[in-house]
Amino acid sequence: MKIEQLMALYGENGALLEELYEKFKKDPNSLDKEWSLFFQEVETNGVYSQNGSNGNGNGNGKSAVSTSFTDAQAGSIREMGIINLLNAYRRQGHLAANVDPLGISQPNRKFIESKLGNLTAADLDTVVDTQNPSLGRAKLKDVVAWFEKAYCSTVGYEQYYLVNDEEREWLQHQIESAEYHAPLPKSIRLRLFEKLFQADHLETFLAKKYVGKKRFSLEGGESMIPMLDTIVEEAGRFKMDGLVIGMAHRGRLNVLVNVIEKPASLVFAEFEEKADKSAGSYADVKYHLGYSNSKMTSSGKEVKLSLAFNPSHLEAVNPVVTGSVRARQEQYGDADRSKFMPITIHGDAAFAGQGVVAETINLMNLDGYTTGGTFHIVINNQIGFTTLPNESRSTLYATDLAKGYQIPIVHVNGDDPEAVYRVTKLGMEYRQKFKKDFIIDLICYRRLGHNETDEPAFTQPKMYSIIKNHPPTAQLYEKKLINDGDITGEELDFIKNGSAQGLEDSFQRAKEQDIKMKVDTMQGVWAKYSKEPLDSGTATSLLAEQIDRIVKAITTVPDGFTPNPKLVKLLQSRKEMAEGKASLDYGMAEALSFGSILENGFRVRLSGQDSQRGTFSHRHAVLVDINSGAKYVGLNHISEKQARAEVVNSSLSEFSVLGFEYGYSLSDPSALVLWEAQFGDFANNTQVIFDQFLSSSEVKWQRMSGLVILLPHGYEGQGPEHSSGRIERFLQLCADNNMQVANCTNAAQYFHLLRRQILRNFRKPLIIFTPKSLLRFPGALSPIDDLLKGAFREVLPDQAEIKADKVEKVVFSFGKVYYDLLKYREENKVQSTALIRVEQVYPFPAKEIQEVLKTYKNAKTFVWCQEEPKNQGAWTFVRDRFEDLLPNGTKLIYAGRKESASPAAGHMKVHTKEQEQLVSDAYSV
Ligand SMILES: Cc1ncc(C[n+]2csc(CCOP(=O)(O)OP(=O)(O)O)c2C)c(N)n1
Ligand SMILES: [Mg+2]
Repeated sequence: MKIEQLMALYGENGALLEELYEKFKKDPNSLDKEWSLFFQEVETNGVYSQNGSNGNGNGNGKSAVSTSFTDAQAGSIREMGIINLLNAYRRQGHLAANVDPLGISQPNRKFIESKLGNLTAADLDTVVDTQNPSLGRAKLKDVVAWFEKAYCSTVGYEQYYLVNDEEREWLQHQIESAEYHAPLPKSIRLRLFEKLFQADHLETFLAKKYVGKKRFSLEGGESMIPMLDTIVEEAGRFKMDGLVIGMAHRGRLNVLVNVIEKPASLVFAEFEEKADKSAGSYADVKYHLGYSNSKMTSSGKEVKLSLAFNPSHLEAVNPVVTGSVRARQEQYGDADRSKFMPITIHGDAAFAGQGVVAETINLMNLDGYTTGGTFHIVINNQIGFTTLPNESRSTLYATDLAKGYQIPIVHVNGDDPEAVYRVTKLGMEYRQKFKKDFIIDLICYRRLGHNETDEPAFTQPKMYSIIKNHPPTAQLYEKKLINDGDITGEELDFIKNGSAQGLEDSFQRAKEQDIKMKVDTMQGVWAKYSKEPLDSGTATSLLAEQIDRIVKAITTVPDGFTPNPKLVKLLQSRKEMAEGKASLDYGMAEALSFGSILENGFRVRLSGQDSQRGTFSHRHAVLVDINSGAKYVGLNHISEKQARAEVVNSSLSEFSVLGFEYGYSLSDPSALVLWEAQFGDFANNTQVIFDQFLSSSEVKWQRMSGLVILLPHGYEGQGPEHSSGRIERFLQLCADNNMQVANCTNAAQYFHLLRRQILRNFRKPLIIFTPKSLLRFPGALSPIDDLLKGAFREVLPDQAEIKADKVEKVVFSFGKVYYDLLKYREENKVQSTALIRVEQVYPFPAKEIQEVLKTYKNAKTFVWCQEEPKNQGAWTFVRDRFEDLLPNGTKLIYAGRKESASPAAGHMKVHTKEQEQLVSDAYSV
């Protein structure tokens, strides 16, 4: 008999069975063969009748169709019924759990009750073998009671959808075990109380001392503090080295003081805005600032805790934190990823609403991005600003999207700190054992408005009338501890007084000692880098023997490895480039640059869509064996002492991947970290990372990044998309020497620019508008000699043999249009025009341009020629800067496309006509 058939005999499926039986009676052929046989068997053998139960039935006394079975059948039916019931607890128990401290969403017991309703008193007294070591052989009613406690008390567990049996069964085993539910030792309970009290007290203290000041109170969700404290303690027990936390505004000050142990006096200084002028300052609000500290855990292991700086943009910090952990794991050789772990803390509304949540979770099992599991906490206060869950998500739980990623989720009632403790320990064990993400959905409430000046009763009057009368978690727990009997009021008062006094003392100290805001920067791995200045003249050339070693590694494959025949040719042609028989293209220049950087001991990490091969099939950093599909990275076979290269094909995401690489670059300044967009256009999918992090993190948070962004750009008739990387947008973000923006018109320039980026003693993001057609364009190739000498030149002088004093016009350009200008000049034998390539437009190379202007003393006309429409490209940015440099009375003249709402024309013919026009304009204006 099939299991489904047996299970169908149980519970609400009895009605279905009845229906099927009716059908069978009318026409046996109308049913599936299995069912037809089943009813035939029942009718023929007389074990299925409509004449009432024989007392050994399945307990479904309500069904109009009753059953009578042989003893063996009845036994297995009952067994299946029990399994079905227990599985119902495992599957749907969470719906019946009491997880909402406010009682607004009531436990839904419908499903469980429908199963329980089928049990007779006799069934409940039956002794069953539970296969559970904690229960052994027990009466069914005791088993049910145990499962009620395990699955339907103050925690709702969602693990049933895990397809990996080992994981699911391990979780169920834990949840159903007696040890898991054993009473907690007194020391733990006191610690939970202490952390709860501190969480509560900090908020009320700040409310009193800084009336009306925004702090995004944690009140209502105080249990997060004992939860994080437990994570830190568990990290110590697991001998972990570091935890990196990403979180938004809610409860951030509380986490800083009560978990990371940032001195409260520093937070008070921030409230009072007491700056120490000599030490510089952060230029951001206090509830966005990060902090790092080492904390000794009770197991004797010190754990480094870091809270990442983050902008207001909710959830954007998630990939940054995961990337930063990945970098630490690589740096410190944490091969099994058990030493460093990201913790991301989310709001309920943001978790459900922000796409970057899914984009980041999607990285979790990818070789190039995994961190061995993120610990997620959702501060589920059942509201987002003024918006209720039914207005802000289409799912039952805020966390539902994570189910598709096979992440276990527990929903825990924030008013039960002991349950919080248990699920947190469970999560840490799971993460360390299975190296996967885990989510705790902390169901709580928000005692105040969105911020401290907000009136929540305007929009949620009912909810807030409940909250008004709802005691804080610390008070509820205090009562429980005293009722339980082994903890006295005096013991709790001791904790309370000690914590309160500690805070008061810090407050007084901050006042008396005039403690000022503190800026920590350039510490640890950053200590050897300088903040300023933008030094020039970094030597980036190579020695011939260095090149030989690299060339050998990147142009040969191991015995038995068979690349595609076309790639064998490519490797051969790269060898010839190195031997001086041909000029180098960008792909080879990049490979040599990476190889030399690795040899210098710096890691190289490049990620982006299809980056291993390269969108334009120009890179082939990772070769694939045509027979086995095995991959080979020649860059990792240069020498024994070299650093490792990691060239990764990314998921089809920009936001999370760029965020990840930015985070990586923050934690490992000694790695050349690059992100490549498939086409420059797609960079706008990750605008937040450019605006809120890359361009502004130095000024806001004193956090540097040497990340390189490769944005394929160039007008080649491919239409509105795939033409522009939006130069203008990046230039608009440029100020205070925050970034570098470049476009290399030959392979050697690209080689030197990449090397300059890593060899400098400071780190600034570098945006490179990279070529498409120029990748193999003969004019843009470079002889190998150009790698053995020279350096990146921010401005390239005219290389033609023209007489400087005959030059009447100077045309400046940025990028590949130079080659169109050059072609025109040659074809039209123009003698009086010099063509100057600006290769780095920010920081603006004013000095170098002045030198050029000095060379062409007789020039009277100065032109900026660009491919991009007038409202785009570098035009408006350079126009103002040239004004200060050009001779009095002269202005920079524009030659380029007219203004346009779209970046490029849709048709090749239009493109070509426009391109010809703008080039001839450069000569005729
Ligand atoms: C991307 C983004 N959109 C909008 C906002 C404005 N905003 C700040 S907090 C908030 C509500 C957040 O709700 P939730 O995620 O539940 O966190 P809570 O404040 O309830 O802890 C909104 C909409 C923002 N900070 N970031
Ligand atoms: Mg919320």
